[in-house]
Amino acid sequence: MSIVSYQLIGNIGVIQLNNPPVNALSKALRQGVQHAIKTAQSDSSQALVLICEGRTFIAGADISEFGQPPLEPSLRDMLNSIETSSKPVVAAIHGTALGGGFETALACHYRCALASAKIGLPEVKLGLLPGAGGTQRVPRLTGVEAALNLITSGRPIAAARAEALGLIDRLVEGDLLEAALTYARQLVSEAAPLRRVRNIEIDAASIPAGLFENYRKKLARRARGQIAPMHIVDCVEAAVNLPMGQGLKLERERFMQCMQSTQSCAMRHLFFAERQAARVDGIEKNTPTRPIGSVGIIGGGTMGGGIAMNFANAGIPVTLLEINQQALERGLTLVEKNYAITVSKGKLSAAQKEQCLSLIQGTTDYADLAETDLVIEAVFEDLGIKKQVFKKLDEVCKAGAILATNTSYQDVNLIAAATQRPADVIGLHFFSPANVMRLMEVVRADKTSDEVIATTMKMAKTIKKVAVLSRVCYGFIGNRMLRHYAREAQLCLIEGSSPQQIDTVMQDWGMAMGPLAVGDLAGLDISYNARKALSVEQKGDPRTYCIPDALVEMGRLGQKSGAGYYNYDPQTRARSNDEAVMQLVRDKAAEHGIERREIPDEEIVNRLIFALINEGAKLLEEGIAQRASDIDVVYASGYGFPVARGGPMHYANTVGLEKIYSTLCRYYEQTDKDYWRPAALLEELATTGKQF
Ligand code: T1G
Repeated sequence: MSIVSYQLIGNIGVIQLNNPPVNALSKALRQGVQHAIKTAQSDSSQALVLICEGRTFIAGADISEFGQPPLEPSLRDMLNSIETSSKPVVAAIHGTALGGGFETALACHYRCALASAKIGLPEVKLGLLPGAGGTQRVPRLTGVEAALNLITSGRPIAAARAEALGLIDRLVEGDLLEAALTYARQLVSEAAPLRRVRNIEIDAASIPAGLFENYRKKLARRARGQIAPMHIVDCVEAAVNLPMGQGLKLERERFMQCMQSTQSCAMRHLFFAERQAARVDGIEKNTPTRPIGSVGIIGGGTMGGGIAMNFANAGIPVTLLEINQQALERGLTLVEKNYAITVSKGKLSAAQKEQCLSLIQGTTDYADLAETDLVIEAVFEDLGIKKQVFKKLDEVCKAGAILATNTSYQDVNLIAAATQRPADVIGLHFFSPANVMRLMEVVRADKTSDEVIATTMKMAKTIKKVAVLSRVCYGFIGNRMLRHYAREAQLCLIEGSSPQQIDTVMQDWGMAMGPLAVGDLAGLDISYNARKALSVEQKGDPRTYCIPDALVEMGRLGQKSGAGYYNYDPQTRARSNDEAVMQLVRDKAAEHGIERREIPDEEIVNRLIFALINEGAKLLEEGIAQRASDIDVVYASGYGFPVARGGPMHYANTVGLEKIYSTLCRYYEQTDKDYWRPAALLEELATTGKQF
């Protein structure tokens, strides 16, 4: 079937698009629509319907075309053909009308949609702005504030909400084509006008004073350092003050600035990287997978409860097992509390909360897991305990059940060896809070079967996780790299910096939080206890942990104790610096014979980030991570790495591997520390002018 077909059904011309998988606005599609509109101008049709085959209305411009020379006809030309049509065009929307897709609907004269449909302008998530009239047409229909919220958030909204905002004219049910034809015939019978959105004027006097400036201030905090949101505000402001033609011109200029920015290049990289991460090299796309119709969770602590919520949210029944009734009650109460928080934030209705809770049943009897398809162990981070759990699971679970561990560090091969079915054992490393964080590291052990890998990678999408495959090593991908990042933060601190300098520098650079503030949030006692289990040589350089150890021994565990690297207000949790901490830092420096010096901000960024990059290169060399873009997905979706920089490996390409390499060589010469020796892969790429 061709990408665009046109037919007359009675007195209505129907333009049908069919460009799988999401009807993206490719060149062929734009040409086809323009040709159909032209044909319709001189046939017997009295109105037109624009509708899509497949799972969704147009989901946007074809992102894979970006960065290439523009291909005629442009999207703007296509939309102009629609809007200037002599006959009314009705957009019939299902699925997700996003970006240029919704902009196409806005160029139509009327819009109808199934109640299940969503509309949105997610360009800002790609470091862009709606470049085909969205910033000019939306405010003309919804008013300025709603337009700013829709476009700067990039979040889709349900069709009913869109109708309330005036973006959709009619919600329809049943067969969309039939409903759209009925609507179009009604418009013809009523001689409905050619309602062009471009002709709507916005009354400048209706705009509250200071609205745009206040919005810019809010965005400066919310989208720190991102340029597209600010351009969006300027474009929406132009929709108020300039005629449509000039507003479209400004929008086009700003769109091109965004398109050519390193920020958008980084964010578009992550868009495709997330989808690439779902693919496992060497495993056929059509590898059979096992149904996951029920899940067991061992351990109702913070992680176990959060993991359980993911499956309940996806409508999958969960059996949560704890060692005794008291622990079970505590776990179920924690889940209920977390759902209550979600409801209070308006992200879930009370009815949905009850529905999810009804899917989570507690037990203290392993026999209740005998028929579950997948069991995820989330008990204390101790190999011996985990082995006992898996030995028990091996005894009670049905053949074919997938046995997964949520371990952060333990060797999944050793856990698998505690069973008679190592092929069914895999790591599913969730990130705390497990019901919020999108990242899930899928850890394939040496004997994990392709079917189990394919099943869990597919299951990740069901529970709305971004899955990244890792092989077994200490810390897998994210935490193994994080140790080097954390090491440099500690060394910068003891060598001359301060918690506030390190955290401010890294947060200004784009990290969601500075490394020491993260330590206070997680609790300094967690890594303190983990270190206690290590031998002296395993602990590494004492300069990299003597300060957090001393803080814990002073009772400064972080936010949970009201003080860590910083002091925390008991009510607001606002943090403040504490001279006692700096005195401790100076004392520890003296103890280790370190003459403190001023450390430039740029040195802090380079040491922490280049340490990540070097370890990431080693993960690639060792085959722990499949590809550099997978590492970027781990850091952008699990560790607060700025999406506008695309992830550590994409950032390295942006900086230039030669610079990374020469800096690492300098650090290696200065410190003679093996961890600064550039990875062989990095050296090879840097010296041959290649990229990750
Ligand atoms: N262009 C090209 N390919 C796309 C695409 C797009 N816009 N959207 C999805 N794909 C591919 C994707 O790579 C994957 O390919 C397959 O479709 C299924 O996607 C002018 C400039 C629509 C909600 O940002 O949010 O319009 O891996 O796995 O989970 O102002 O895709 O199978 O080979 O994500 O069901 C604005 C982006 C573009 C929407 C479906 N539009 N897409 O989610 O499937 S900029 C967007 C999505 C723009 C205008 C501006 C989601 C989805 P493959 P998927 P899904």
